[in-house]
Amino acid sequence: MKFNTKTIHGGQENVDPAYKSVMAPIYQTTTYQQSTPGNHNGFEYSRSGNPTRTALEKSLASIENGEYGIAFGSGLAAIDAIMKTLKPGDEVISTNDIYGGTYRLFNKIYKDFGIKFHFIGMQSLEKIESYINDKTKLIWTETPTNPMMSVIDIEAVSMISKKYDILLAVDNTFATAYLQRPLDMGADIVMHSGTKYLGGHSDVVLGSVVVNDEELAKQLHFIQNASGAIPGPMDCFLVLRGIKTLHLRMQRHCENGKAVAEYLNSHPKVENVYWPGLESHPNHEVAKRQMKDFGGMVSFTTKNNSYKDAIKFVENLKVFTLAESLGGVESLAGHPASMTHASIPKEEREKTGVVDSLIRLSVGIEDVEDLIQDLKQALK
Ligand code: P1T
Repeated sequence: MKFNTKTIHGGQENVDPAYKSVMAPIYQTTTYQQSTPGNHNGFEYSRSGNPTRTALEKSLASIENGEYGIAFGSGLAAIDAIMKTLKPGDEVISTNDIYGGTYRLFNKIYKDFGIKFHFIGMQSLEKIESYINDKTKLIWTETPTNPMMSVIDIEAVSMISKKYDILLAVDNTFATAYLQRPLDMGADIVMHSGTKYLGGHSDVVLGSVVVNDEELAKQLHFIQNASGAIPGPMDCFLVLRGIKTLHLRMQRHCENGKAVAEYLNSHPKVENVYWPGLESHPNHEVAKRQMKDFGGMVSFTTKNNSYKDAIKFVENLKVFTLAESLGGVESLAGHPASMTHASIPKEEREKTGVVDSLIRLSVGIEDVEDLIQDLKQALK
C-alpha cells in the first residue's frame, strides 16, 4: 500500500470480528471474560491490551513503515517509556533545541535517576561523535525542532548511531509520517505526540512509539503494561480517526505554512522567519532531501525583539488562537519563552534562539487569506 491508502486501511483488517464494523469499535471495557483461567479471545485486562488500542497501534506502525506500534497516554508518557529502557550510568546525547517538556523530563527527572544528558546542537556530526563514549546508549532528536524548526539529517546521524551501536530516536511530531519516515532513514525509534497532527483536531492527548526491533518492542510493551501510562479506548479511536485524514490535512498545512512564511518573510517588522521551506533556512537542503514538503509550523522574531510587543501581538490575534499545542485544524499561536519553553532557563533557551520576541505559529487549514489578514492586523 502507498501512504494515503495506509492512513485509511493500514493494519485495519479484521478490527471487528464480531460485526465487521468498518471503523474499529470503541471497546470501553476494563476486562474480558475467560472461560477458564487463561482462556480468552486475546485480551484479558485493558491496561495490558485493548482492541481499540491495538487497532491504533497497527495503524501507527503501518504509516511509519514499522513493525510494532505502542501507544501511550501522552507524548511525554511515550518518551518516559523510552527512557525507562535505560539504566543509571547510561548517557544520552540530545538535541538542545527541543520541546520544553522533553527537556524537563530529561533534566528534572531522569537526571536524578542517574542518567547523564548532553544537550547539543545536532548540525555537526563531528560534534555528536565527540560526545560518544562507551556509556552512550541513545541519541535523541527532534526534527524539525520545537520551536526553532531546525532540521536534523536523520540518515547522517543514523550512520553514527549504527557505527557505535547506539539507538537513534526521532520525535516525529512536527513532520509526521506524511512528511518523513525516520525508520526508513535508519532511526531505531520513532516517537510522536499524537496529540498534535495525528489526532489533528485538538481534542485528545496521546503518544506513540514505533520500532522495528522485536526485542525493543517487547521491552516497550512490557513497560507500557508495567508502568501503565496507557491511552483510553476513546482517545485511541480519536487518533485512529485523525490518521485517516492525515495526508489531506498535512497537504493543506504545508500550503498554508508556505504562504504564511513567505508573507512574514516580506514584512518590514519581521526579523527572522524559521520555516525549512525558505531557501534562506540554514537546513533547507537537508529538509528538501529528507521531507516531502516543509510542514505548517512557522516561527518568527520581530526586529525590536520586545517581550511586551510579542505578548501584545498574540493578544491581538483574532483567527489564530493563543494556546499551547499545535497540529490541529485550527491555527494557533504561542509565545515559547513564556509558554511551551518556559521550563528551560532563559540562558539555555536563548542559546538555541528562543528569544523574547519569538512567536510560534501552528498554521491551520483555514482559508490562508484570513490567516494572513489576521497576522497583518496583529503586527500593525
Ligand atoms: O503533550 P504531549 O502529548 O505529552 O507531547 C509532548 C510533546 C513531545 N514532543 C513534541 C515535539 C511536542 O511538541 C510535545 C508537546 N508540545 C506542546 C504541547 C507544544 O505546544 O509544543
